[in-house]
Amino acid sequence: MTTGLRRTALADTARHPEEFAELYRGAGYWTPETFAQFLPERAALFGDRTAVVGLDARGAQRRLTYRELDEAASRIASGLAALGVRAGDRVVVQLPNIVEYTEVVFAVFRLGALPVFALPAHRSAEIGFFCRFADAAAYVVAAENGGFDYRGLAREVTAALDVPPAVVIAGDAAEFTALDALRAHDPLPTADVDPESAAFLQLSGGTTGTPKLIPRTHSDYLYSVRESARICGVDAGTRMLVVLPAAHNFPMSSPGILGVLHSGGTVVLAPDPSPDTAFSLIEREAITMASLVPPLAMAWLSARSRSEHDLSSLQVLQVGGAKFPAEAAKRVRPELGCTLQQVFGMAEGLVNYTRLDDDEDTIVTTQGRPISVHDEIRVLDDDGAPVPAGGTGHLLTRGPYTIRGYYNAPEHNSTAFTDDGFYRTGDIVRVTEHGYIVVEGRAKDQINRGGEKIAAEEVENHLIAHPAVLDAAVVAMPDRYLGERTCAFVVTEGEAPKALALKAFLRERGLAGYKIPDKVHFVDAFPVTGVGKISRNELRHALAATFEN
Ligand code: AMP
Ligand code: DBH
Repeated sequence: MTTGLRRTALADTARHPEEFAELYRGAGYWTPETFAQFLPERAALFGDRTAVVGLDARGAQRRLTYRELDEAASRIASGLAALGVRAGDRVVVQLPNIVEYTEVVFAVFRLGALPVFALPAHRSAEIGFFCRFADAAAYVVAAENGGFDYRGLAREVTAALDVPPAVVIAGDAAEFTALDALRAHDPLPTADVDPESAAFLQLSGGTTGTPKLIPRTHSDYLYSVRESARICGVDAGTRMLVVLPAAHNFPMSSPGILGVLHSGGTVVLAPDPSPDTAFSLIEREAITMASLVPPLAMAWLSARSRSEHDLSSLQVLQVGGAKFPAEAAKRVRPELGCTLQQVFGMAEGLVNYTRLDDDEDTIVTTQGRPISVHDEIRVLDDDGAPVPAGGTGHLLTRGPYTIRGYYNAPEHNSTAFTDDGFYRTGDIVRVTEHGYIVVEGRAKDQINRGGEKIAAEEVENHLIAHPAVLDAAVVAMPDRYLGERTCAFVVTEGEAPKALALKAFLRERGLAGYKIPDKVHFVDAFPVTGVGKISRNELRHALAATFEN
């Protein structure tokens, strides 16, 4: 197979202006280190130490040393090259928390190709989009997980594409190429890649009708990974439990799987997010650190009193992805016996941590402070003027590991970033006198469903595709457990479909399950003003207000 058609050069949006690049190089932040060399270098340093523990695609328990992981990644890289994957190509990786995830990601890195990090929850709408938009040369997916057959998804996605990617399956491959067959290839030398070029495409929760892809460079991301590991006290003795989907930016890099592997520690992949599974693994594997979204942290707190497991090895519990209420945060130390670390991050870049030695009040009531002294923070009012110190406003940021633009999205970039390169996060925050950020709300049209981000417009577009739907507005509805759930307000014409039928319609369109509205409200019409329809922003605002009391 030729990949000639796919050699579309990455747009230069990934690049920071030279004056900033010089600043970040000069500060020692951006180094020549790349993800292609990452694993071979770690294998040379930590060869016989255990790198990854977890199940494989067939459900067998596996433990891989750094050397074994490197050997596997290098063979799989050769196999992918034989399928036509070249440096610079994009490879959509959709794997659950199984050991093959680490093997495949490092295999793709080794080739100098770019993983596109899909989540196991994604379906044909998302995967089809990633394959098309990123012009993927390959799609690597598990045969089956959580009762879902991904081979059927692969069939659906490839049938709809003019230039389908090579499909590689972890587990029973049916008519596709088996990941295990790629292991028969002899190792290749690692690719020589530009450290300041894009290393992969991460996903944004997004705010628009189509998902946005985030090009992160070797230099910028590795800087954030190394610094995160340092801030979080990660070293060769760290044993991290990965409960969240491994491809999510938080468990990947804050400091996550990459931070632990960079430091010679051990990553333990949890096959499911239940507290029972997690507690057993903490005890069995002497876990020292884990990262969770708030609903899972709450589930751990409530399961703790009923559990007999020995959790005494656990030193740090990170919580982030959505606001962790102070009432829950203050229970972590007394009830779980470990230090809480709040993490406020984004796949676009900026990550904030409470520090492990911060006082308890800071840990419980703030979302932390930035990684870097070169993370620039602006808090602006609705008119774009700076708020007085300590005031609440829109958070904008620029820095050594925050992107300057999304992948191939010039129009969106012109509003998502200021002219001088600040990213408009869409978060409403205030900064304490000690420089800690407190997240107070959100201005973007996104629902944060327990850490899973949903773009209102994306779901609205799918709803409006239903023949009986005239208009739709999707908003967040407060929820005690998830923080927020999704409510769709829908105007129909003729005989209204039942809410269940509408949800089934979205599922049939291949939308990921977490984006299906929790509630559908049928309304006769949306509010209008004297001159006609109000803006979608105002509409969503007005509808969301119906949940406030
Ligand atoms: P994304 O841009 O899709 O990676 O999502 C990042 C967004 O998640 C941030 O802009 C916030 O809206 C939200 N977020 C992440 N961590 C936290 C946190 N600790 N508290 C509140 N919101 C958070
Ligand atoms: O929510 C996020 O996207 C997130 C949260 C914590 C993140 O990307 C991160 C840390 O790196």
